[in-house]
Amino acid sequence: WYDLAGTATRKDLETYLQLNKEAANLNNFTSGAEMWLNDYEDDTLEVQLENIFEEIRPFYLQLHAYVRHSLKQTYGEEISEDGPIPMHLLGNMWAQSWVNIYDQTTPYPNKQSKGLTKEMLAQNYTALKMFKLAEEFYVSLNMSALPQAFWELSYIEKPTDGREFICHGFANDFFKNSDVAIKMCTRISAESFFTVFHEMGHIYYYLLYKNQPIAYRDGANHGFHEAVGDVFALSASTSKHMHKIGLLKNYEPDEETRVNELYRTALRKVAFLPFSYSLDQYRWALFRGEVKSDEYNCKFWQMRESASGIKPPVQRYKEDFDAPAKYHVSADVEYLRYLVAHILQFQFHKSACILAGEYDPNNPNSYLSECDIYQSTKAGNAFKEMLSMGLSKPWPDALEILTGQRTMSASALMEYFKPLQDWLEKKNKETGAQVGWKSEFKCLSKSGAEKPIGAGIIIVLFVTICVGMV
Ligand code: X8Z
Ligand code: ZN
Repeated sequence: WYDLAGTATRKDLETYLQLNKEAANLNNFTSGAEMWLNDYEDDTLEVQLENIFEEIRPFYLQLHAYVRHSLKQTYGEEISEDGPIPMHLLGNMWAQSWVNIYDQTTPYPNKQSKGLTKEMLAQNYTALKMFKLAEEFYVSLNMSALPQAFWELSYIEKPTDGREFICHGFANDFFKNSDVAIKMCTRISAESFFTVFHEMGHIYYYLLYKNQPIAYRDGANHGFHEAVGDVFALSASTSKHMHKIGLLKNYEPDEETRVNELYRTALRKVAFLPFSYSLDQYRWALFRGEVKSDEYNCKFWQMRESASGIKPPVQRYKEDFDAPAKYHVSADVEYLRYLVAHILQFQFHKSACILAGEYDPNNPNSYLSECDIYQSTKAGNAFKEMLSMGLSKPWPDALEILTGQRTMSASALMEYFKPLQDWLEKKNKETGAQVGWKSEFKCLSKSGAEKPIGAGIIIVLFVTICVGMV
């Protein structure tokens, strides 16, 4: 995949970077990085993100350590105890979400439920049923039913007439009345369930700000747009909610189930944080001309390793070009939005949960991860107020409406995962799982001009021995 979807685009890269620079300069930005960052209307954003990362890092390291140690039980020598994790063992082509290794690494296997995918399949769910389920959730928050145009214009399954169709989920605003649509190749799976909620978040945002003047018909920032659907999915994916809608038979909240569920969510959301950060840090560096052309690929893997503690399954070389194997890189879509969304959605969730009476921060027996804002008009109205502003005000104003805060903060995310963080720290100590990783990164050329240091020593030794023998 990386060879075909990534390296194949290498020939177009210089043109892309040149055009990107021209576009940025024409808009009075020094580079494409500043052009992208401009959306967040805050010169200190990069520093803020660095601080947020420092706050999250200890938790990420514990998660990483637990995952590596658990996978080692299956893969043995394939995984080193203190090195980066080979990413093909993480269940996702880009290692951006690790949720597919949940079954393999569950903290309490005896407390595992049947799983959403299996339950939906058993109940003969269809793509349409999944969309109707998501719509019903939004309607329960006092939002309107989707307009007829949505159902007429959308493609919720892959067309079978042989036409070319990009399956990557997308929500469209046609900027005309209520003309909105989703295109995605829905599958009956938990992952698709989340994507339906995600795309529907874009649609409801479009509809809520449709009465704004055209220039303001956009998200408060790109991160807001990506956070809307995700925040509702945080509620909709709780066991509490699944039980309510008949997708989970038995639901008895206890500590072990809570840890399992938090772990599953962390594999989706926390593993994602360094991935999303490094993807755009990498592109900022390219756009700013900070990377030499023969180091384009090395820089990518070096940043991925340093941020996430993962490595490619096989050695990649200077001649490869792997970043564009990710859809958004090839499609020139800024990715920081998803990182911002992953922080904001927990801020939104906490405030909405308090409004819904589903969470009490002062009660130690109340858990953010067990909050379901379903049917809360109060929470729904606060969202409606924030979202209907669109881009008419700076994003801190929008954030303040729902959360009372004016800055992005990782504290709600950390609060959400606190029980898991405590559990991981204890567990990793018990099992002796190492925390952190030693770099194994090597920047090599296929021609072998630059060999790893170890190989160099062997050659020198070999030559010395041969010369000695002569
Ligand atoms: O691209 C998407 C959405 C469309 S905005 C399906 N996402 C990112 C990805 O797939 O890499 C959602 C989460 C991250
Ligand atoms: Zn999206």
